[in-house]
Amino acid sequence: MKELFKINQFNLMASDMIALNRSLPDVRLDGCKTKVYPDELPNTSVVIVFHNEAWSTLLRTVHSVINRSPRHLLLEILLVDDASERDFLKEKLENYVRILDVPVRILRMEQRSGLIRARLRGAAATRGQVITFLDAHCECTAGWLEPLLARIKEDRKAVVCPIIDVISDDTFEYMAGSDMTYGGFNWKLNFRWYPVPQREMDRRKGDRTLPVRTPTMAGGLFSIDRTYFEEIGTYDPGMDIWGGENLEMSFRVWQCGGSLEIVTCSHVGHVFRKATPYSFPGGTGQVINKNNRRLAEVWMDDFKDFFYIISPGVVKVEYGDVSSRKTLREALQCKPFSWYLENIYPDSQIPRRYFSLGEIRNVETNQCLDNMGRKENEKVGFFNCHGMGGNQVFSYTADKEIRTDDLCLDVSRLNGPIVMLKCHHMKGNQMFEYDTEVCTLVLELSMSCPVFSFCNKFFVQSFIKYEKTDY
Ligand code: UD2
Ligand code: MN
Repeated sequence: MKELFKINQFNLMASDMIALNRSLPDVRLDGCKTKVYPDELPNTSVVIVFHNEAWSTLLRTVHSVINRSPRHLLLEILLVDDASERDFLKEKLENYVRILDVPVRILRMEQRSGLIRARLRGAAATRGQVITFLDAHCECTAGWLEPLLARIKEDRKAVVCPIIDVISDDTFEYMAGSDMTYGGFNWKLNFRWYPVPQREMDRRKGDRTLPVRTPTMAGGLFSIDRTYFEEIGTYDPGMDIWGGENLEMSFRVWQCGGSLEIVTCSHVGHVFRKATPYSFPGGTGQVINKNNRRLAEVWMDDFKDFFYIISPGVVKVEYGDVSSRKTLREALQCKPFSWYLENIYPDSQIPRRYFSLGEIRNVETNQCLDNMGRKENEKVGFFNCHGMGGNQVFSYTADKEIRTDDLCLDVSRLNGPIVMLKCHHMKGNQMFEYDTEVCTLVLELSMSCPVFSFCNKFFVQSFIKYEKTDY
């Protein structure tokens, strides 16, 4: 089992022992099971890209699509092989899919191209009214497709995702995902799940069966109107292998007039892995940073500074030519990133308005405030300034909080140290006054926080790399 695990970074032995057409629990909310959708829905092509995927997970994906989609809504399945090296993915696969009840086409990339360009190839060959993308280790559950297509029929500019359930990488148990989380991202531009905020619950008047407007998507599983996919600029073909395309599309869709939604009545499982099984030609970090730079440069305006200051190394990574993507942004008359932060993602980790971004340095000792690895509830530390961003980057925001990602300096512990807690935006224990003359920030806290006690003696100055006065 341990040997086989390494091949795909999931328990291949377990997967191979489970039927390709296994039954799954119906994990939908009760309100979803009784919903009635229009008879006339657009049909879809399903595009699945893969590189060296395991037989059983790939075919279980295909069977679950066929078995749980109304036949008239499923036009075809396109499998795009991104230059896999495994024999069973060649002729054996072609012979196997030939006997299935739904047309399955296999396209092959001549060379390893990455999931973004592989999806572009697949999408260009589709004939359905809607394109549905899936990873190659998914399982669709009962009623997954109708609510996605119904939402697109209602609004062709809605880009819709199912709830992504978890298929255990160890036991292959199917576990329902939550309808109370949605997509965001942190300063490093990693995609992250966060709780659906109250404002979004209010907008839906508490009806959890209605779609959640999500700031970003995980990337692997979504449906989009085929002509809208082209209109909005497909994907950035300059992105390599893996990563970044999901945020790029999320920003683009929102900024250019569409919407991105999680349709909570649709559930599809996915095997989440803790490590990548395949190689990244060019190096993992290089590839992801290149892709992230492309999306930051095109879509994030000055807010790209958050990404660059927390990871100063990335500015050395070449990102190629993005002029055609910028032209696209112009042509579509897309809104600025500040609009996105204000209207779509007000609870973002990146503050829309802020005074400064950088280190908080004691100029006397050359020590810097350090978030100690971003552990929640951990007291902040002071260490020698390393100038490498990371744990020593903070933003002093217009709300007067001192934050790094979703954590804020907090003085709620009586006579205890200052700790990092989830930002609550209620001011109170997370509000700091900054005054260059008297260093109020520090004086006020010195009684409760030992790490700040030197402030009575020394002058602490916020080291402002980027000064914002015109927000
Ligand atoms: C998530 C997404 C994934 C993609 C990625 C960011 C989900 C569930 N998954 O990562 O779809 O958006 O974030 O880029 O939201 N593949 C290729 N060629 C390659 C590398 C990968 O075809 O060079 C295939 C791979 O076989 C798989 C798909 O692309 O079918 C996604 O790759 P992954 O499963 O390793 O990505 P994941 O789920 O970690
Ligand atoms: Mn995946």
